[in-house]
Amino acid sequence: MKEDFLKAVKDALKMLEEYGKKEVLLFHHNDCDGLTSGSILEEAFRRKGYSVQRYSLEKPYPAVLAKIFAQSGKFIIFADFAGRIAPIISDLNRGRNIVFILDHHVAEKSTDEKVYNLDPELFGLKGDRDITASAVCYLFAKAMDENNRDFSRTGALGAVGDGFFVNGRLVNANREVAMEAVKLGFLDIKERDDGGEDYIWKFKGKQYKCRELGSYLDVLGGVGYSQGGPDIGVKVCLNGPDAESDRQVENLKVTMDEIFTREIKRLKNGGLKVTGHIQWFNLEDRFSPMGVKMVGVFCGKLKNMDFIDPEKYIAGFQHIPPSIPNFGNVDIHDTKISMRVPKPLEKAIVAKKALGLDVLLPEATARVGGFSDACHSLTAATVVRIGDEKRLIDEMENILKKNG
Ligand SMILES: [Mn+2]
Repeated sequence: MKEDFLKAVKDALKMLEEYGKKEVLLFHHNDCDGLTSGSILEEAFRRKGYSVQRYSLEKPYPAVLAKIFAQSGKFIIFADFAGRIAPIISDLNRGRNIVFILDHHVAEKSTDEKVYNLDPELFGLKGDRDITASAVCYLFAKAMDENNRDFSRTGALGAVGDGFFVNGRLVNANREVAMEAVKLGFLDIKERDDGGEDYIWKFKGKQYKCRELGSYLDVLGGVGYSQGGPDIGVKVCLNGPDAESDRQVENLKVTMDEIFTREIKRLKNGGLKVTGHIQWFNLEDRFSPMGVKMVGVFCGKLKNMDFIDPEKYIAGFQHIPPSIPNFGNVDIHDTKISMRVPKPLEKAIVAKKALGLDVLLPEATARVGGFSDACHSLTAATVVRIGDEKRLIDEMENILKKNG
């Protein structure tokens, strides 16, 4: 349990001390949990005298990993992703770099002794209940140095941002981080009438609801992904919002609304393709410079609109940009597909009368040689090559027809 996880962290840190070189390449996710994780690690290593190169990734795509692991003799950290692909990372690394994985998603064991998978899922904790990546990074930073307890403020923010509550409350390791922040005067917890809790972040005499600040960070990291949003987000995690970050968030929201409105008009004017069971569209790069998370957000918005067929699955494609902010070009020629379902179809899926996206999409994706990641029954996303969009839709129709 948590003790075994902390022991693994201590062992990894001991090895790092012996390694001696004070440079780290830090890769972290671009949502609230990922930004808080990245900010904690960047600052914790700075305090130890490390030079830190930090990069925000939407996903550790194979082409990105190939570029990272073309290097040797580095110390590399992945935060809020990569727990499940520790075996792939091990094969790429082959003992050449030291790698720490600080994630909380479903995990697989590393097969390279230089790859330290410190994902608490491997130690009996549940990442979708007990502990977020920000809480993992907080515990990691505190194991580096007791003086890093002040990161509990940022750790608690990430825990609320990822939205894993039991009856509206943080539990287990997430709760412990929040209680530490309360003790240090960084956080207030307020009881709500429904039995849940509100978490109030306190900064320089101001108060912010953590849930709202979480969305604020998601806008910076997701909408503003290619426009320096993650860097501003990381600053907000450590120093609080300011007039400049407020202005950026407002601008990004305006950009997002404009792009969404334009695309809805296009879909209404014949841009939406309809097959037997699916209504779909291909954005190509019309959502640029927003991150590829936005096609999923957009599908979620479409769900209840009146021009959408309530009985059909919704699918949208968005090209993955072949360039990572600050990291440079990568060999990517892929598109992301995001899927959602309108309410009536959702009911049918829950009642097992229709096929869930967690079966439909990964199976079709495998048939066209694509790459599946997190697929749930009502929301799912995978990656296929640009040009395979129509084939993927056809394969889904084949599966649905066979399924009756
Ligand atoms: Mn997370």
